[in-house]
Amino acid sequence: MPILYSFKRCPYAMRARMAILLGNISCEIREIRLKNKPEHMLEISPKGTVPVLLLKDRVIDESMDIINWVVAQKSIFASTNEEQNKLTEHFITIFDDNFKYHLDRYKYSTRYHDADLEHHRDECLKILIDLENSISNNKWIFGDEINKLDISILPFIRQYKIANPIWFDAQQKIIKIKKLLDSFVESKLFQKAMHKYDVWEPDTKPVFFPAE
Ligand SMILES: N[C@@H](CCC(=O)N[C@@H](CS)C(=O)NCC(=O)O)C(=O)O
Repeated sequence: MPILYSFKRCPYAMRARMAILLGNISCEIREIRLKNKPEHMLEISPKGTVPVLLLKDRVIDESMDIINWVVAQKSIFASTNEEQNKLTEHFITIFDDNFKYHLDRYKYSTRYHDADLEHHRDECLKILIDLENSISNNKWIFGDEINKLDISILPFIRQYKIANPIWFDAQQKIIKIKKLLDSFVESKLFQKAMHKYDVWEPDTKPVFFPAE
């Protein structure tokens, strides 16, 4: 059985857990704390980020690679057209490279000296407005079925809202995104992905994901 090193609140780990759920894959899950990473995790992936998925024959330690590993064995997403595939790649890159950068400086402005909270908040908003103008007005980004783009970026948008929910709810240029986020947070998929586990210790009994 695969072993997944994970951290409940990490948006990269969330997207990996959702892909694993959609793929009906069972694994042993090891909840970690970023300040106290297990030795075994660092042995198999010295870069020290979660998620890390240990398979029989290899280690996958990038969240998008974990999603792509699930996709390679099971068709977990509705099919998309060329335009949607382009948007998917475009926005995943923008979120991983830009949105996350500004989100960290908005959310944790005290940790980053000189970070101008409003500037970083507004840079994220610009990306969201761009997304808003590229998507349909359905349950998920491309329609009624969940897709790779949904699980890849919604965990970050959720964090953005959490930084200041009142301000977020007042934004009028991201109506579709606000609706999308609400239905994402309420979805069974997300709730299952957020199951709470105790922190793993090398001598504790294995626990499994999804939880029984
Ligand atoms: N590119 C990586 C990023 C993963 C990442 O940065 N995860 C954060 C937690 S949200 C982490 O493990 N940071 C290490 C640390 O803070 O020590 C991926 O997509 O898996």
